[in-house]
Amino acid sequence: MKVKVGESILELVQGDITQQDTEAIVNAANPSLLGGGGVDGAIHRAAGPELLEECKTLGGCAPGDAKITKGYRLKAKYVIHAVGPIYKKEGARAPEVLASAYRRSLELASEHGIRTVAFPSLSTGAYGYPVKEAAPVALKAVADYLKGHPEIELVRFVLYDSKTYQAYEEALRGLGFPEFC
Ligand code: AR6
Repeated sequence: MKVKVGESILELVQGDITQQDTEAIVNAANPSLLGGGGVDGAIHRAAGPELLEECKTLGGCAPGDAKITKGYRLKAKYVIHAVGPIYKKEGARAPEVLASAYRRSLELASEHGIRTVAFPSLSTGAYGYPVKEAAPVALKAVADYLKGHPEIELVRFVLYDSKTYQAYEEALRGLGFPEFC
């Protein structure tokens, strides 16, 4: 599914984020930035060991924030490492921390002249955020940013399984943007 938000395209696909040819892909990282399971493990395996070496120099990353590195062996030139909330730990602040992780990722993209970005579904795996609650927060945060930032031409959500894809599709329909063919 693809919609137009201002001048930009917001797209949902089911797939593997490590294979994306966008200029940047976003990693669902943890505050150490030193790797882990899920998307994080897959991105580090695909990018090669140089990615971890660069991550070691960054001094970690707080929940709701993001840091940027090169993409090494990936098709993407950059990896943006975003730290989402641990759902149970953040409690009532979870939506605000999640929205901030998406917004900070896009701010870094704008600062680096990146026009195309792929996101996974931050926090809905190991961090336990129910996908039906996370999807509208994620999509609204990205859409709000795109409205004021036409320099980002494409944001693609790359959703690993059909349950996650369907939750995002339903949430995106709820936002009422015109479908783009
Ligand atoms: N491409 C796209 N999505 C994927 C892929 C992939 N290759 N692999 C898994 N997913 P998670 P989190 C989906 O756990 O919840 C790590 O250990 C997955 O099905 O990767 O933010 C970090 O180091 C789920 O829908 O991220 C942190 O410690 C979504 O990506 C912690 O996990 C996010 O799942 C972060 O947890």
